[in-house]
Amino acid sequence: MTYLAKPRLRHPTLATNKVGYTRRDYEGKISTLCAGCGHDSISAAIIEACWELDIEPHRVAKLSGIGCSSKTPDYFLGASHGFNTVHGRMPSVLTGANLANRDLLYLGVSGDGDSASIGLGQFAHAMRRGVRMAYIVENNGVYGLTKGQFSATADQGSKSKKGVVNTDSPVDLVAMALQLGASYVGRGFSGNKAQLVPLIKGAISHGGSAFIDVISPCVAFNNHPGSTKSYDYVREHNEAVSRIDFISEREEITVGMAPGDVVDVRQHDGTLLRLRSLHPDYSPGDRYAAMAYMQRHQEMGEVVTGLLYVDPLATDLHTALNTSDRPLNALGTAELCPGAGALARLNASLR
Ligand SMILES: Cc1ncc(C[n+]2csc(CCOP(=O)(O)OP(=O)(O)O)c2C)c(N)n1
Ligand code: SF4
Ligand SMILES: [Mg+2]
Repeated sequence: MTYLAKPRLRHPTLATNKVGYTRRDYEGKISTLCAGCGHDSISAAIIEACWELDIEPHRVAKLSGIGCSSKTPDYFLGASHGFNTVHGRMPSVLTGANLANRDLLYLGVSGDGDSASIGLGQFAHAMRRGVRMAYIVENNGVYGLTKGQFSATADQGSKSKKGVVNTDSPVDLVAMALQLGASYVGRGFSGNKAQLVPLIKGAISHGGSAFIDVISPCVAFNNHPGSTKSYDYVREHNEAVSRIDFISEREEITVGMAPGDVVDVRQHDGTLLRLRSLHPDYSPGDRYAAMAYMQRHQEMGEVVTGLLYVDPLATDLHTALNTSDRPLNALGTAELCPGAGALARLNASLR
């Protein structure tokens, strides 16, 4: 098998962002996924979000597990740091990398099998510890790479391509993220880039653990009638709670909406999330109301999307551990090793 690098040729008039890069500078290798796979649309949304955020690619570390979804970091941000870990182990490897170098922006890309089955424990602990990262699950309800077995997010009663009915209750990663303490929680659909790009931009700019569940149809194994993760099903049952705009701190902020229609959420870094509420009873600042809202609408057969919860003042694991502002990987031996004297004193204090 050959893996194709994209030709570096580009049109001289391509637009550049504030750090001098074109969108092409955020691309990776040519995708080997099936044509029409939702995961490729998510890669395109990540490229767009990073370009619009003026992020220098070398400031990003992208980590993933195993699966078609976990292959995708090869198809975007080719000039960033990357680590394709073991199945379900992305969160712990990312936590270690984040602790060693807090200066990078961490992007965790995973699948529903990777995060809701084998990696469920890892997912849970990354969320509850507040590891600063944008955690994106590309959720197709199946193990795409291993040819379409139901994953733990497959809805009860949904059917496989061969007509087998799934009898198990689904794991809802959004509900879990909310319950576990994630401070930015959203759900998107790979077929709705206008909603997904600002959701990803908000997650990357967030100061704590940000989680986005993106429904991403698998055209090879889970895009038939009877599936609740198909393009048709999600388009017909999508219920957006809000329309989200992301306004970077450097841009002039203008407000031109009728009062009451807009919720502005300013994050730590000065960026602004502007939410146009489509449902007057929805408040993105109330974790428990978000959980109840989701549950209610799920029972009505709706797939609720948008920014579901955000704590704009969220802090992260480094704050909890009181680590040094300088990344640990930039400290020398003298700063990292307290020396034999300190060890002797510690031992003596325990006698
Ligand atoms: C320890 C281990 N167990 C099982 C597998 C086989 N395996 C590879 S990918 C995968 C599931 C991937 O599903 P998902 O994360 O939903 O990704 P998708 O392919 O659907 O995007 C499994 C079970 C593996 N690679 N390693
Ligand atoms: S098998 Fe499914 S998830 Fe994997 S590349 Fe094909 S469409 Fe995408
Ligand atoms: Mg999957």
